[in-house]
Amino acid sequence: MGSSTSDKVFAALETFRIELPSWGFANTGTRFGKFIQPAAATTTEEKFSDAGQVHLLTGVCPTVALHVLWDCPAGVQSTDEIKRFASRYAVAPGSINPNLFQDQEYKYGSFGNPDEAIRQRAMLHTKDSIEIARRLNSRDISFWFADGSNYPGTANIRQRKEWFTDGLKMAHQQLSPDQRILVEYKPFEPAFYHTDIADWGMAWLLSRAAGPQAKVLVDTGHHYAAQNIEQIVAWLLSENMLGGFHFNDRRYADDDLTMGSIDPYQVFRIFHEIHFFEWETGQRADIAYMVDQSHNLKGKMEAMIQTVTMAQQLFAKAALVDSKKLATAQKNCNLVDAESALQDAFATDVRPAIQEWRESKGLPKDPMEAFRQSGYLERITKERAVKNSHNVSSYA
Ligand code: RM4
Ligand code: MN
Ligand code: MN
Repeated sequence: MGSSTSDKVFAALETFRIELPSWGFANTGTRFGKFIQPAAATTTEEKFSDAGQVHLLTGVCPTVALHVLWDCPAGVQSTDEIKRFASRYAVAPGSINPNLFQDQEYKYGSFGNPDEAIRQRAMLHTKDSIEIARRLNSRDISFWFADGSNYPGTANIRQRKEWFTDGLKMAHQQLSPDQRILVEYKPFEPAFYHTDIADWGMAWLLSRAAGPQAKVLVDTGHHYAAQNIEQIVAWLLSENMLGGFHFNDRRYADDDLTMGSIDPYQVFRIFHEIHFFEWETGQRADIAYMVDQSHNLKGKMEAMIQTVTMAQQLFAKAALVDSKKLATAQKNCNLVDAESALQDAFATDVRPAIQEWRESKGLPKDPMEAFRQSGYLERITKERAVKNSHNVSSYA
C-alpha cells in the first residue's frame, strides 16, 4: 500500500460485507414469462453452492439470505439440512425472510387480512421463521409484506395499521436478545391502490411500536422515481433506525436491475451518508448490506459477481470523501467546495486499489475473470440443464 487513497480503500473494504439472496440464483422472470437458464439453481443446496462460489471468488459475501417458503420447505425441520449446506459450501445462512405473500390464503393480505384465522396463520409462520433464524444463528428476520388493496374503499386502512402494529409487536416478543426484525416498505406492487407499509415513515412508526430490536430496511427500488433516498438514510441513521438495505437499481419502478447499473451516483450518495455519519459520531453504523436482485436475462452468477464488484467500488469511493473538508465547507456555505468533495471522490478510479486489496487477501484480482476460468459455470450447466428444462416454477 502506498498512497492515502489506497489506505482509505483498504480500510473501507476491510469491514464491508454484502449478503446475497438465495432467490437470485434460481429461475425467475417477469409477469409476462420466464426465460429459463440451464445453469440456474434448482434446489436450496445448489443456491448455497452458487453463493459459496461467489464468496470464494470475492471474499466478501459470507452469508446468503433465505426465503422460508422457498428454501425451508419443511419449516424448522429444514434447518439441519441448511446447516449441512452451509458447512459444505462455506457460506452461512443470513437474513431469514418469512414468506407472507405466496400462499392462496394471503389473497387479501397477511398481517392485515380481515380474517383473524389468516392473521393467526401469518403469525404462526412468523414464529416459525424466528425459530428457524434462531437455529441457524441468523440475526435478522426480514419482513416484506405484499399487503395492500387495489381499489379505493375496499380496505380499512386504519384498522389494518392496528393489525400490523399488533403483529409486529407479537413478532418482537419472540426475538432472542441478539435478533432483529427488519421492516421493509414499498409504495406499490403487487397492490396498486394502497400498500400497508408504503414508505419509510410507516415502516419507522411500526418498527418503533414493535420494540427496540425492530429497524427499517431500505430497498433501493422501493421508492417513487424522484425520491431522495440518501436523505431517508440520513434520517434513519440519526434516529438509530436503519437496519439494512436491499440493493438493486431501477429505471422505472421495482426493476431489480444490477446495483449501480443505472445510477451509480445514487448508491455512492447513500454510502457517503453512512461514512459521514460514522466519521461525525465515531460510531460504526450497524447495517446489514444485502442484495435483492434476481436476474432474468443476465447469467445469474456473473450478475452477482458484477454486483459485488460494483458495491465494493461505490463503497470505497464514498470512503474517499474528505469528511473534514466537507464539514468545513458546509459550515462556511462553500457550496462548490462541498459539492466537489463528493464529486472528486466519485471520480476517483478505485479499481487498482481494490485489486491490490484482493491480492493482499489471496483473492483473485479479477473475480469475473476467475469465475470464467474456473469451469464452474460449464459444470453446473451440464449438471442442471435437464432439471431446468422441466423446472418452470417461480423463484424457488
Ligand atoms: C419484493 C421485496 C422483497 C423480496 C420480494 C421477493 O419486492 O423486494 O424484499 O423478498 O420482492
Ligand atoms: Mn427487497
Ligand atoms: Mn422489491
